[in-house]
Amino acid sequence: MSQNKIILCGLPASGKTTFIAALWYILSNKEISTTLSLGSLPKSRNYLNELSRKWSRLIQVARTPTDEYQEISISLKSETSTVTLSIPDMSGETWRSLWSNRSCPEHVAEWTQNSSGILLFLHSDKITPPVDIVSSNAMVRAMGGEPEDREFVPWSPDSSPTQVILVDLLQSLTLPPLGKGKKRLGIIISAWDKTKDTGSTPGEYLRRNLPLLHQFLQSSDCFTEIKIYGVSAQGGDFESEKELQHLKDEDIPSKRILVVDGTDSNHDLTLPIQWLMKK
Ligand SMILES: Nc1nc2c(ncn2[C@@H]2O[C@H](COP(=O)(O)OP(=O)(O)O)[C@@H](O)[C@H]2O)c(=O)[nH]1
Ligand SMILES: [Mg+2]
Repeated sequence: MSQNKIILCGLPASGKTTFIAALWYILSNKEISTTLSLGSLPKSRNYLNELSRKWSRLIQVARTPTDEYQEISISLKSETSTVTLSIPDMSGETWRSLWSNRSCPEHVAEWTQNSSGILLFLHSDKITPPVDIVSSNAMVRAMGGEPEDREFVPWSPDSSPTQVILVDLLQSLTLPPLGKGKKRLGIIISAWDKTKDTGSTPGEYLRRNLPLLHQFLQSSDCFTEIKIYGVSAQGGDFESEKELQHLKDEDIPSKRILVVDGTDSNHDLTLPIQWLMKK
């Protein structure tokens, strides 16, 4: 049986914990058929069980503390191969710090080098857009000020546009010393339910909202294959009474999940992982 390792990464609040909560729920409850099933069980499952319990009860999964649950590894299997989904940092601080400090812990470097595929998360509704000088001037004037009198805020890495950080992160993960050979890249646009008014496919959404990242993916030649998925792991917005009621009315919790690939949709969260396992 062939063995694969896939690394899951993304900035803080990009939907990683919710994805893992929903994934663990569908794998352990088997309410729907999935392409991949659970392989050998991780030694410690308390954290995963607690996450999926909260997920099933529509309780928002807590913000992952930076000093706990740093490493999670889930084993999945198809008929012919197994895959280890490795999440070296659930909080996402490591990935942000790779951009802002250009360093990462030793174990993250090891996991990255040994991975055969990357699953990158970004939240559809938490994209910091770039602001050009013309728009910035217009905003100042709209507030009754003059662009010349504006106070300049010193640049900080954390306030950079999301697409700039993600392009740099992907370059770090694919070029030496962290990168080793070309691999597949799956992009998960999380909270996909928030984009339904746009009528876009995940690829179109990325092209419109993150054009620099889109161009990088088109031209960089860093990956063997790239696929963009829209994923609603929570199923809807818990802050909207209407959406929450709609989710409560669903008698099979696994059916809240939506995985969108082009114009196709499914409830099977293991599909992006299965695609990443292909050679
Ligand atoms: N509407 C909606 N919100 C989501 C979904 N998945 C995650 N979120 C929200 O996005 C935020 C960040 O998610 P989380 O999983 O904690 O991100 P992490 O920091 O990358 O682990 C939380 O407020 C979640 O409730 C989804 O499918 N739909
Ligand atoms: Mg988290």
